[in-house]
Amino acid sequence: MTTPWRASVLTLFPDAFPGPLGQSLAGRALERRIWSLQAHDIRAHATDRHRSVDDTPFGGGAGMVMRPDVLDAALQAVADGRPAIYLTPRGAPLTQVRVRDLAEGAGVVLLCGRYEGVDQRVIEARGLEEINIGDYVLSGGELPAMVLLDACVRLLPGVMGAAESADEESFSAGLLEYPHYTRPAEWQGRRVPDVLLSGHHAAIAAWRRQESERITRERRPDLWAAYRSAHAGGPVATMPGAP
Ligand code: 9D3
Repeated sequence: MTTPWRASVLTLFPDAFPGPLGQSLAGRALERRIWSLQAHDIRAHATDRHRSVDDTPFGGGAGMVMRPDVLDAALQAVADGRPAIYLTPRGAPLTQVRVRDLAEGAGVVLLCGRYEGVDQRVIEARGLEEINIGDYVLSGGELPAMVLLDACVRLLPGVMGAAESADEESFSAGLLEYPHYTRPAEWQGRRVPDVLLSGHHAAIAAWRRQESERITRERRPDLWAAYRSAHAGGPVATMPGAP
């Protein structure tokens, strides 16, 4: 067996792991040793008798800052060349491109922040990559770490079945999903679109593509613009010649 993809998480709440990553796709992959997860308690690297991991900010202000000496020791204990990532609201947005790259590597070291953040010097000294998962405020980096791990693990070889892997391409293609239906063909007076019952595979594919494009245009103008420039000369969803 080849060496598993390794995730090491540094956190003040190691008991939060594996959490949801112990279930379903990621949980089965964990059991099958396709990846490994170790949660380390940052507090284990505290040195004073109060085991403190934070201190007041130089320059004043609200909240506390995580100490560089404690974090450096925690990082040193797991560092082995894997990318070391600090989950922080000011990080670069996590993207599927970054997820794919991380999944192709040996694994990750994830630092979960609490309090106002970590001392800037440890970010620089350890060359931490800073990543965020969206523009909303959470109470710590643990859930973002789980989000990042879930996104990576599902891409590891052997985690997903062939049927599911194919859908990967549709997000990479830059469009949102078309609507899905199952039986019954009529439910609460709502009919499934006739084309899906026609057995006409080309017509079904065309309908799905058209719906994907419409939904992307309506909900995600940013994705739609990127898709249109990547497919210049391709499908035109509005009037020909329209901006
Ligand atoms: C007063 C400034 N706040 C920044 C918006 C401080 C602050 C709020 C929340 C500092 C840390 C946190 C906890 N959040 C995370 O650690 C976090 C996070 C998030 O809140 N949203 C999206 N992605 C991430 S990654 C880590």
